Amino acid sequence: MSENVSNYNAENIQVLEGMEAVRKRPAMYIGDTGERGYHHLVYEVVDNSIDEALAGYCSLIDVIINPDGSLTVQDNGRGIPVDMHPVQHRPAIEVVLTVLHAGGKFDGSNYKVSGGLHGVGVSCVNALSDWMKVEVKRGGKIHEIEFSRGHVTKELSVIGECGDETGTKVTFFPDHTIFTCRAFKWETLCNRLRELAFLNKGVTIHFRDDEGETHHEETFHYEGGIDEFTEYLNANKKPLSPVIHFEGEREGTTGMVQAEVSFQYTDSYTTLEQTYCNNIHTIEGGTHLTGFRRALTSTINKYGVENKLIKEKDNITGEDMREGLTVIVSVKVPQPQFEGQTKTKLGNGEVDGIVAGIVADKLKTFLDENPAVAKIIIEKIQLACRAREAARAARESTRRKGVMDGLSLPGKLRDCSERDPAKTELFLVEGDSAGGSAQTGRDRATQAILPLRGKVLNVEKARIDRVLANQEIRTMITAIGCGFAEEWDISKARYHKIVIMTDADVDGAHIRTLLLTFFFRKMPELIEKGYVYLAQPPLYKVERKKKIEYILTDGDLTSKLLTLGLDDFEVKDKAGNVLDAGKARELLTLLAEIEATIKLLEERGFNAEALLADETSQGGGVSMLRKEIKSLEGFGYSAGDYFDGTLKSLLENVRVHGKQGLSIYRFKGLGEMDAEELYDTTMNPAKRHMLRVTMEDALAADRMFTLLMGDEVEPRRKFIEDNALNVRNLDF
Ligand code: 28F
Repeated sequence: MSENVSNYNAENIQVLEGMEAVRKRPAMYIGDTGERGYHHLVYEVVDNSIDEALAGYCSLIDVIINPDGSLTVQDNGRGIPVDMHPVQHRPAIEVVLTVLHAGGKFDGSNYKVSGGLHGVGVSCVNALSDWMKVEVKRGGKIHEIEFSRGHVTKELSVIGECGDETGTKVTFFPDHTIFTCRAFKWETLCNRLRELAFLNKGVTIHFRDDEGETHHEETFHYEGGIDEFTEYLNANKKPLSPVIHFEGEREGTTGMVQAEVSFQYTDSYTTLEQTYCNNIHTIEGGTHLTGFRRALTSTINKYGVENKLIKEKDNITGEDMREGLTVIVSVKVPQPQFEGQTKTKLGNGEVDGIVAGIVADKLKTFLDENPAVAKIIIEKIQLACRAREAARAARESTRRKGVMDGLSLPGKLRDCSERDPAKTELFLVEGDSAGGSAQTGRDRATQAILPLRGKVLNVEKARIDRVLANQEIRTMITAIGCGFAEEWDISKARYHKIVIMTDADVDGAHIRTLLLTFFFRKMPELIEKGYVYLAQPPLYKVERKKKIEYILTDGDLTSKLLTLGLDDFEVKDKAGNVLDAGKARELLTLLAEIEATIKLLEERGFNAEALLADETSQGGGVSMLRKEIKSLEGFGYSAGDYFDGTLKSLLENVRVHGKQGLSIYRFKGLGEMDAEELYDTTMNPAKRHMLRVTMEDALAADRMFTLLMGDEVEPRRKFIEDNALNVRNLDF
């Protein structure tokens, strides 16, 4: 993990003209030049189409990942104006695409969706793209203009007629000399496009991936807007209330502030709060959330006391009020102020009062008109309160016994000597044998070890008192040092790296998911701060001519064996031409994929050859196999060459060649490595490969936890089925 902290101080930031400024310091404009910044480019372009939709002129947005890796966004809005700009004496479209922050503005009539980091506009995408091509249909004509790294390469020209069609189409290919990321991720874009469709009811966003092996296609359209979002998040949870929807607007100091909330109570013990400002996911919350929370607590409390459901002495907390609550808060604010570490916390003070006012009014009416639902909600809240009290009592009593008080640490913790948390790491290790090797091999100054015995509790389905009754959980809470729930204080963290180090097998994966669920649900700030990591112990130990190499994943082993297998090995296409190394690699990888897909189909009782022959057969597996067979044609081969054994023996020969003189050992668990091996491969900061857990895909993570850890079997089966196709191990 390289923490590259780039410090910008005002003095040495030269004011560079437009595009150069962006190319010189891209991270200042789009956050970073890794995966997040790469995908941020798409959101900047899509935001312009969403703006057109918010203004009421666009109803359909197409997003396509093209075969060459470029990405197209197209809308059926009015089309960017192409007339000469009165001041700049250039076409308006050129101004919008090359001048920073040109484009929509806050004139009170509409809200440009972007703000803060998000408001940089499409001109930044232009500057950071190898090339960008823009096509506008407007005034009966099709206009086109092209750029490279922000500079015009093909002047605006008319290339055709389009009748009364209007719209804008932007295609761009990010500049790989700027970005470390190389490709768009289907799942990442899906999450954001789905979110935008929920937040902008009625807009249709059609997304297609024409690049990958597996064709993906999805359409997002929700007439129910954020109410459907609430239902989506609550899939697989038992509802205790209907989905409740409020909206309103109040005059703010910078124009009209619009607020919309949707929420529902379920039998879950967790709280899910998704908040947005101008479509930006305010992960760190802010005044719109505090306003909602305040109104919810005060209004339910007031109703409860007036209707003799709550006694004054019940000291119900805001947290109790939100157990089992899923809520979406979406506000539209002219000139939003974004604060916090990742500029995703809404700071506008007046929004707190505006949201609280709207929610309090409408919630009071709702409770008065729905006494039965009110009663169920308040009963749930009181249960939560009693459970919290019981947990506190349990903590008090154990504290008195001195087992878990702040001073004494749990016996199993092998602490480190360094006291500065910024320099220390806590390894949560599954099982005693691994714990033993980790303790022996570690760097005692900076690395602490906490061996975890047995299964950590599944907090997804356990209420707070049961969570705290679990010994493993309590030990972890004490070791981490931040306390819990109301006593939570991140500044008390005893380590700034908490590393989950479990076996790569199913058991280890289960423990890892339980720990992640626990941190995600009960200590989310640890993840927000980037303190949580996953260790990646090697899966294989490969020995060749006395040289030992550790291999991290199945994919890496496949790649290694392929390299070895193709070393001084001739591969020919159907016509007998010898393939160069790259093409040979491509063919062999394709053969391994075909073999894996056929294996998957046969495991499900299908005969792959018969399926292929039957044009009418459908399904993920056979369509993937068709794609792969089609790619074979690029080498002159056909399905017959595969099924008659020619290609199968080529694959086998490469495998045998690659494994000559090689011994491959698959680790079954951490415990098999001796202390030095475990340290050198997995703990040594100079050599390890750790993965940092981020909140970025919190929505996807939350849904995964809910589906995988919830009670209902059907949604879990479907989730695993849908993902099984992607989890295929190609082996060489
Ligand atoms: C695929 C990305 O960028 N769509 C856009 C429009 C429409 C207008 C516009 C955009 C007015 C002068 C600032 C048209 N007619 N999709 C897009 N659609 N920008 S971007 O105007 C830009 C502003 O400069 C538009 C009348 N008003 C606005």
